[in-house]
Amino acid sequence: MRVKRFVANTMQEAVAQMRDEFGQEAVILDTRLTKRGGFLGLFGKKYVEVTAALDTKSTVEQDERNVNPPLHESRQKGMGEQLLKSAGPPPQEDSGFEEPMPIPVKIAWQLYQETLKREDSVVSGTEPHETIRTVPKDLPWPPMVTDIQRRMVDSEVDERLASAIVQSVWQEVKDEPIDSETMNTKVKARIAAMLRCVPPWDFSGPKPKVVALIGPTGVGKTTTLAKIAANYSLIAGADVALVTLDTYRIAAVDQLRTYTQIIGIPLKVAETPEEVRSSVESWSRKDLILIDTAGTSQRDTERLREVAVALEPITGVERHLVFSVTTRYRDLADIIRRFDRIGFDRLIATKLDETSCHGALLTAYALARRPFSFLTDGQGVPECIQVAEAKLISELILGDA
Ligand SMILES: Nc1nc2c(ncn2[C@@H]2O[C@H](COP(=O)(O)OP(=O)(O)OP(=O)(O)O)[C@@H](O)[C@H]2O)c(=O)[nH]1
Ligand SMILES: [Mg+2]
Repeated sequence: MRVKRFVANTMQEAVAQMRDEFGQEAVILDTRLTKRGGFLGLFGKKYVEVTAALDTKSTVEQDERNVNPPLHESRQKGMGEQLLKSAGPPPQEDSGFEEPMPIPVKIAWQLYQETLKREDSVVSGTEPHETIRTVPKDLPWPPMVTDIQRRMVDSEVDERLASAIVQSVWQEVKDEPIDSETMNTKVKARIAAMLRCVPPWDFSGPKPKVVALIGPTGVGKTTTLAKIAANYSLIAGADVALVTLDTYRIAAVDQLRTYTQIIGIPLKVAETPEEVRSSVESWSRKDLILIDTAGTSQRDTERLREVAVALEPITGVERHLVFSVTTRYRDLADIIRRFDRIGFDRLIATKLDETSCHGALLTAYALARRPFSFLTDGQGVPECIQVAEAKLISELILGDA
């Protein structure tokens, strides 16, 4: 492994230097804006430092390794690699979406739905389930099954969901001798089969792809937007532009301006819905237009409405709801219910590094029934992000037996 720091005036120059020296296999480990000269950090000249690594081992060997590395490991591989892979034969957006749901997965969902029936469910009902035969609830479970269920609940999976999942698996295996490790593996596989994640955008469809990040205050929308912009622009080579609707705080615009300057992409600040629309229209040849929105408390109906009104006229905008994986169940349910009024198409989970309990990923999916696009696990731009993968999520929730 060779590691080297590349210093330049802009991020693009630093990445170009890195590509010249390390080639396409290089992986960005860290990026930072530094000042040199000046006084106590003031008046110095700004530089961009990119620390990159080149694995001198064969990449084939790497690909044959575990296909499901922990998030921090896959982060080191870099989302850029995932994006570049996706730039090959176009992966079908939403591929697998229309595939019929396997019966065991249907059973798990149905068991969960049944337990929710008596309550005021937030499930949007976008995916009606046909009725299928399930099993009675009072199955005698051995302690190892209870143990797996308890670990899921400890990891913040909604208790009813955890119970439905282990029940659907136990129904299949109860007549065979089974050890706890195999049971754990099967439950993980069931979780992965229940979740949906979309592959990265490939821009083979109509241009531009327009994506807005919405969500509560402080969850990491702007940082995530910068990570996405940097990965797509600098690593995948897409033509990216940014619009921000967050004009409530001067600092918010400054934050985004700094990122766009470093990345070297245009930014428009839209004060009105009309300005958002005209900005998007003026960039008809871009691959990707990313829209940042003001953090909106799910309780602030007026702000939610403003975001909805601003996005409404933009044809085909894909709305990604950003939430922190540290959110408690009740708040998560409230967030999903209220943002559902604006409408959203994808989920982005942030701050995976701030907890070891990742069950909120599964709970959020169960409440929203919209696929994940990205996961983030740190403050570093652009490296602390990765394309969401169902297997990785199930691994984060249930790990090893
Ligand atoms: N630990 C951790 N911190 C993160 C992550 N993503 C963002 N943050 C931090 O969370 C804080 C808020 O991030 P922002 O991107 O400003 O959040 P926002 O949703 O745009 O906030 P508002 O626009 O005020 O609603 C910053 O300190 C980020 O560095 C993450 O994945 N992990
Ligand atoms: Mg923000």
